[in-house]
Amino acid sequence: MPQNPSPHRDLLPLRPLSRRTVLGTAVAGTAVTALLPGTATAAAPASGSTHPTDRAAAAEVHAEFLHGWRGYTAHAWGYDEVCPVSRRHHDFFAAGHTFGLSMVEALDTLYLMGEDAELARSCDWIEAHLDPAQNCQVQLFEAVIRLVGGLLAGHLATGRASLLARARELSDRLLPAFTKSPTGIPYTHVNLRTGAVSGTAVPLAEACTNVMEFGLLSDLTGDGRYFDASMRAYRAVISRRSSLGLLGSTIHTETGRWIDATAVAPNPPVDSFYEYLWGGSALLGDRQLGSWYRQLTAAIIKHQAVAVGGRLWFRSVDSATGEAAGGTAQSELGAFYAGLLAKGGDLKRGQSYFRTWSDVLARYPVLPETVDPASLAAVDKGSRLRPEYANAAFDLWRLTGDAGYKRAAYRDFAGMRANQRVAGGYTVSEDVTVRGTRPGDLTPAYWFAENMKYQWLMFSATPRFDYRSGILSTEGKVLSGLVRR
Ligand code: DMJ
Repeated sequence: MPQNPSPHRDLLPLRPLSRRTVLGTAVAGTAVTALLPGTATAAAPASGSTHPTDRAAAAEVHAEFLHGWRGYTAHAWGYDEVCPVSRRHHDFFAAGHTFGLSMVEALDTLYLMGEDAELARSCDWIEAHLDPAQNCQVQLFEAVIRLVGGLLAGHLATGRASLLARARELSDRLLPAFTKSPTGIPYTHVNLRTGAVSGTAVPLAEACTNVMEFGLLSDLTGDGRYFDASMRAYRAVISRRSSLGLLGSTIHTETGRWIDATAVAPNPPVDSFYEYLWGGSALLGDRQLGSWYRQLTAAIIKHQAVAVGGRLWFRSVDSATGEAAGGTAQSELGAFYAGLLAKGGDLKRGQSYFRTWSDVLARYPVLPETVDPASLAAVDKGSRLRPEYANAAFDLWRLTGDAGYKRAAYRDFAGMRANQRVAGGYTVSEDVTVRGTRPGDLTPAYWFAENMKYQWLMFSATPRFDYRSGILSTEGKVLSGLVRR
């Protein structure tokens, strides 16, 4: 069981990293400290752009959310995701199997936006149709952050016991991924009906991005098995850190050996591994998670923080030697780390990293998937309608109150609206370097959970969210701080 069973207690911010640790690092020829301003200022430049009032921005965000939602309900209702161009649907987990993923992901966003009728009909569909015992293999990581997290947030938003029961049944069917593992590091996939497991090469994000959902589930049900499974996985991974205090990126479920010992934080496939150390600590009041977060973050800052082109980036290194290893391209998925660093107590470095991504955004209509840190050239020119930049803006705005982060978020929103809006909703892009960004044909379900929620929370001042203490998961689910009214 979590040490502190109430998610509403012990929400103290983590102790900031010590100043000596934070500032004692200079790498790659340029002092990283030079990138850290003396004052807590400023987000994105966004020069020349106009900014509506918060009220007007909230109305715009709401309208665009509904545009995407109508695309889903009109063309893919009852299925996982909408293809808004072809107006077809997409099965996210397994062909021929639906979990109604987009509506599960949208539940707490619908609540926060006051869309109570849509929320009710989504809950009704889930109660009637969401089958957690389907004979198909699902990816543990995605099932936990999207489905379990979505059902839990939906339960917190509505009080419907059926959503908690569904989250619990689903989690029971996911548990074999942990309990069948000799090391405690979960298999990547599990068959929901048979409990058969597979996938022994486990990226760190997939191993441990579950303690927030499973900890909360243990708290709500009084059944400690979920939280215990998560903690065993964390212990198994972290006990295998190098003498430098670094972790690799992919590990073997059964042997516990590193398959890829390159430390790549905050990039995938490790990104949310670190996010959940802080998040689990904040949500559950677990001191061990907080301690691991601080230790591992200190090692990342020491060995991976690097100044490239006058900007803060994180290089990939061999976890054993600290020598540069692997590629240099940086993933947009890592942009969330600006917020995480700040939440973890290193506000200045978080702000610095946010400026890095703001500089990238200044070059493109929407952020590309990966960039070269030196030139900011897009390496992967696609855009998967990602939420990480808005997530970081939201976190930094909550911590600082600096309206610059709202402007940065609005710029992200406006770029998305101008380039990724189609008649049937919102879509991913094939190439952000060409005019119009060449539309693809998918609204990823996380768009309903994340992008629009961060924007809405920043501009709406909704009384349905506790801005002081609310805690969101990596998938944007509000796991603490929903105010029922
Ligand atoms: C989301 O599913 C989650 O935020 C996850 O942690 C990684 N990023 C995707 C969306 O980009």
